[in-house]
Amino acid sequence: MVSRARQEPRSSSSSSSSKRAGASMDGSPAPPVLLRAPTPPSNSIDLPAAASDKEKSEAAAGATATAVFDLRREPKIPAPFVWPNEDARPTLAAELEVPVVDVGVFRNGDAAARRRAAEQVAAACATHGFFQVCGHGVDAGLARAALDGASDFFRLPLCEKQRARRVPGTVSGYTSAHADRFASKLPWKETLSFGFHDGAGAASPVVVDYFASTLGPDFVGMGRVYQRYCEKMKELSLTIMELLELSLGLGLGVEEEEEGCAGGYYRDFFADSRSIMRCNYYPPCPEPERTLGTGPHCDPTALTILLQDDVGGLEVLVDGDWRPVRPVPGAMVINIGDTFMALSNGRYKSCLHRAVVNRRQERRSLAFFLCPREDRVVRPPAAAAAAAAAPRRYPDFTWADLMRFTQRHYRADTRTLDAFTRWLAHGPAQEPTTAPPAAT
Ligand SMILES: O=C(O)CCC(=O)C(=O)O
Repeated sequence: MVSRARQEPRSSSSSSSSKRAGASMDGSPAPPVLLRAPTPPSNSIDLPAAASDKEKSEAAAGATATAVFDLRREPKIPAPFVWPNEDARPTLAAELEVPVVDVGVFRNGDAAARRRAAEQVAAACATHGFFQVCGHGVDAGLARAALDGASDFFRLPLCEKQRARRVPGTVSGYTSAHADRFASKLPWKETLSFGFHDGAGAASPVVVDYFASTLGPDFVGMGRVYQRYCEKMKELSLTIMELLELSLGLGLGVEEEEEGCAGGYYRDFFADSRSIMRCNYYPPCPEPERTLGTGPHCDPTALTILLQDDVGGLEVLVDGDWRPVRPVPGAMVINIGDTFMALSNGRYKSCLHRAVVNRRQERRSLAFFLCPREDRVVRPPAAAAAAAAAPRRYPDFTWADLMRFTQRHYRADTRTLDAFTRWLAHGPAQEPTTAPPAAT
């Protein structure tokens, strides 16, 4: 998800030779498109800033300008999109065995089926942290409308999409290859991200408001689709939290009483979550073997629910090999992120994944990243530490701190939490400044 890798950050100057708006249809370079950053909409839900206050205030004043790529018009991949072989090395043909777990059993209350589902999840999470879910209660029509909404949005002319352009230092908005932030290892994709929460008192439909305020009244219908979709994702994520709790063998009872939770520790922990929804659009690519749609990364968030269309492209690194996760019609892919790894006291792992692109077909995926409220203290339930018969693996931290670390200082990998723990111990005041995030 949100990016992180050691690479060259985008300069704020608009004169860099690597900045192009794309090429004309005959392949000759087109002049850069220079665009002003939009002002932040008052209702946007933003995670802790990756940009300085100065950058933010410049953006708010509309003072920064940068260039964008129009990927659909590139006859060859421009140099900033070339990834080193180490990251872009070929896929192993053998698909990853990812169990399809029926989470509908959490609605019909069949105890044996719940246990079976929990066992499947436990096996997947103890190895690579990926599984798929069916019976998730998301209507097929809504899922289709959400994928089609992404196609409708990304097929708009660039200047229209740029009305939702990401404000520096925030997670919300449209980006073309993250070229607004980075100058190398750019992903072959466009994204549209926005925040979602439905906590107490949040009666207003935040997603509808986001679409209306950034793109205008014509986009209210699209906003409604994503509002409903995010509400369903939130519901599903809480069900998956119950499933994860069961799969970890944490009895519903004693520790919830200790922690003062009625619905399970994890479910309650995320009741007031503030999540991020990201629509990914991967155009066909003239040289897919030299680039990536999404670079290798672990998600720092707690849990990701991914709806992919039927094209395929998601891959997971298992025992040193990249293995494809074949799309299963009607199913959604779930993966554990670093925050849940900490919440399980390290028992469940977050895993490196990436997305590859292809020559012929566009691909769409919708990623819902479940995040705790920024100030919540991430700490496993007492029973998680006890069940693992191990001392605490990670110290208490807030999601805001982990977000800052992965956005500003560290290339996320399988050791993110250990590095984060050391960083916390030395005091975030002594922040290293050399590892800007990757363009995932
Ligand atoms: O599109 C995919 O399959 C993966 C997307 C992803 O990992 C991300 O958006 O962080």
